[in-house]
Amino acid sequence: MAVPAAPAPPATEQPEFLESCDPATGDVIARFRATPVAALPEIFARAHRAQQAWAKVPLRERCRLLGRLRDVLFDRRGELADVVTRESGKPRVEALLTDVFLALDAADYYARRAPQLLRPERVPHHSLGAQGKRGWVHYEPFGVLGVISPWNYPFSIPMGQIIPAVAAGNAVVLKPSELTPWCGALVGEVFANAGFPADLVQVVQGSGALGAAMIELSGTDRPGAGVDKVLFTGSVATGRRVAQACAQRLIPCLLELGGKDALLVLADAPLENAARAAVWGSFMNCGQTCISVERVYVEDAVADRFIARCVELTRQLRLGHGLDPQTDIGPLIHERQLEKVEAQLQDAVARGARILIGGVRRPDLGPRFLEPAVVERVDHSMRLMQEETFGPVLPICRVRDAEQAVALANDSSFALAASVWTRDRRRGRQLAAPLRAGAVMVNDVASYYGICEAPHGGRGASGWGRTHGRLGLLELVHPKYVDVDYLSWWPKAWWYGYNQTLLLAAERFVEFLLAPTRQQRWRAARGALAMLPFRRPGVR
Ligand code: TXE
Repeated sequence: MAVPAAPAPPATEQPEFLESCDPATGDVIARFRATPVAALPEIFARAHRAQQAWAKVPLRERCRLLGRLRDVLFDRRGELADVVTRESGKPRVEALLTDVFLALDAADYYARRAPQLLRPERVPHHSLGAQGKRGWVHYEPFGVLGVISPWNYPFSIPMGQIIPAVAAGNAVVLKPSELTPWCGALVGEVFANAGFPADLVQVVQGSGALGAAMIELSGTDRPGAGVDKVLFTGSVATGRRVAQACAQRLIPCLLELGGKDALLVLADAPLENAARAAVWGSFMNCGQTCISVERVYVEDAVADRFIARCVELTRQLRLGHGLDPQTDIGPLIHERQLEKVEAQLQDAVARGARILIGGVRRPDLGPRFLEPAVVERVDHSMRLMQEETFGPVLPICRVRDAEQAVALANDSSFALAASVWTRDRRRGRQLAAPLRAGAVMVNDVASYYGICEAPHGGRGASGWGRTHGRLGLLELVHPKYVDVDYLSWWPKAWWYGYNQTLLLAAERFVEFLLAPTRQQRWRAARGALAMLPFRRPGVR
């Protein structure tokens, strides 16, 4: 079912200051001066100068600095996790694992593997290679990348894009979410701490208006003036605006726009683990994760037991401040998010859904706490099953069989990730094929995002392009084909000097290479040999 194209609100005006708030208390914990739009041309000019120098630095040296970055991240890991928790509200264990560790691991991975991943690649030739030539694909940096980031993983999302970007020889201008400017500032700081050249990774602070201005400044007719590519992570509505602005300027963009991930529970699933995965996968980071579990389809035969277990597990969860080590679930980031989740729940209930547990505010804990909800009797007429929820809600739908589960899972404009739970691993893998998603996990949820080699990204409303792994790295480079001919003195047979003999030779050549039967190919070869020499160098 298609999600109607919601028009994005216009990017808000750029304020003078950004306030970083603790979402658990609503208290302002830090203030940052916003970057004036008028400062952007100079920032980008510096970024382009830094990039040109950086691209000349040998790849091994770039990777050595990435190793230093890893060490800085390791040394500052506790402090970084604290800031992520205080600014985004997530439990500190999640901040450590899903923000700090992921960035650390990415630095380690690219420091070690980038030389191999970016090595010029020999291209084995299919037919023209017989003409005495060799080819390679070289990977060149894009230039200056504009990274526009969200607030839900305010450290690991930008770091996961910037680390491979600089490994590949790019410079970056990061605009973090206006809701998490502190984490954004720390991204710039750790690169500076590691000794990366000045202006290679710059952070600009501001609202959506600043992100829009970064793109407005750019264009193929203005090389060196703005971004050469945009890496955007955020909502569908804003993604559409970014894509339109980029298209007008012929700038490529990568879009990671969230998901509506389905979890399929088959009758032979390891039920206890499937329920635990559904609850964790749906509620981690208070459900504000692009690859969180947003819909469950469970086979009738095990549905009662599965639902009961999910409710039981949900009842045991503890809400609180993320800095309390006992906290399982923190607050939502913003009142806006809370209202969005409540509206989806109200719509679902009005259409016949039943909330089995949760779904109510907890003002006693703080202004933005919502009890995690398990909802059943859901169907696809409900916003809860169509729109990205980005809140702690686990909607469960009973299905006849696996085929119906797949059909319903695919009935979404989003296509980011999915998971299948079954003891039959082979069947699980087979079911991955018909599922419309960028990643399918069998008997696990979400953890593929932490596998450096695994590409992450979706299709449809989930966006386009990939981050992470080799495919993610290739988004950050221009592939350049380089061809070397070893017969420099030999004029090619297909150059000028066209005549009847050359035409016949060309016909034999095509037949020799591509005629369907061996007999035809031999006949063509004999014909061609009989015509030799059909061309003498330099002679018509
Ligand atoms: O996102 P926005 P918001 C989804 C999730 C959430 C919804 C809204 O469903 O409820 O989006 O979140 C910058 N040109 N995701 O409002 O507006 C903005 O300043 C350029 C999914 O926070 O998309 C911020 O830095 N940039 C998602 C970034 O875009 C603009 C993660 C994202 O903000 C801009 C977060 C413009 N015109 C939310 N307008 C995921 N994929 O995981 C805003 N921005």
